[in-house]
Amino acid sequence: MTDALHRDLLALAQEAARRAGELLRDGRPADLAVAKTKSSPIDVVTEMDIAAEKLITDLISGQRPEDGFLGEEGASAEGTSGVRWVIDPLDGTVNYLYGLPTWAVSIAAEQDGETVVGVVAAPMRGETYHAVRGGGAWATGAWEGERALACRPAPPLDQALVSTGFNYVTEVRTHQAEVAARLVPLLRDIRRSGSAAVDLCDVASGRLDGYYERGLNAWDYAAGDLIAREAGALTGGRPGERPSRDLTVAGSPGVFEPLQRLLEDFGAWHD
Ligand code: 2AM
Ligand code: CA
Repeated sequence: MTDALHRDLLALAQEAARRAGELLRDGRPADLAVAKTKSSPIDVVTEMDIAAEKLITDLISGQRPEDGFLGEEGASAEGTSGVRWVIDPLDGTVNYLYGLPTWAVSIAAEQDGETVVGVVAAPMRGETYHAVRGGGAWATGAWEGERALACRPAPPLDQALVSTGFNYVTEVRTHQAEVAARLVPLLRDIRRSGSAAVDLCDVASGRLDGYYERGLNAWDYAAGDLIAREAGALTGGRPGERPSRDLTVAGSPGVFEPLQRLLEDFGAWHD
């Protein structure tokens, strides 16, 4: 029963992510970053963001009217079925604005508060990642069928490639830069993709050894967190805690633990 429900939720999330991804990809004006459109470029992005969230919530609530919602663009409903959808219609907004390819649609389904399904569609990569709790993590792309995802075997921390992100708030970003400056000499290198959802899927895919960021909301990491865990990665927040707004950390076992410890020592969760 649960398996069948999770399969249904996955199929619905995949359909919603595919359609929203196409809307965002095909609806983005080619001159978005430079041209003076009738409204400002930011307004155009916001309009696209809202339209994508509406597409997703309309599709889902049409089929599952009892479910709850939490969405970055304001979707919020309690629901009565025990299922709640956690949605970021456009993660990596600044990349989308500039025409950089790293942006994604992120859709997670929670059952009684636990994430059971996660889908992250990255249309400009031509890849979509998904996981069902207990069922492994998978990707589809320019190849036949589904490919199983597995995080990378851990290198020593000084050989680890770790991604992070910086907040929109200047004071927070400044502190994050100080933490990153202390980490850089202890790692292979740092990456900054601009999409938390994609970073978590890159940990799942073995394209990164680790990832951390402060200031995320549940919709940024809900789907990617499940995908990373189902690919064998460890995820958390501050030591002993789950991912949160304070801190989200993910990594291969062997990278996650020392990274989380360093972030605690460096006070990465606050100024
Ligand atoms: P967004 O593109 O949907 O805004 C970039 O570092 C990542 O962090 C993106 O996933 C971005 O989501 C998110 N992010 C950056 N600053 C944020 C903030 N102040 N609040 C919430 N999410 C933020
Ligand atoms: Ca986001």
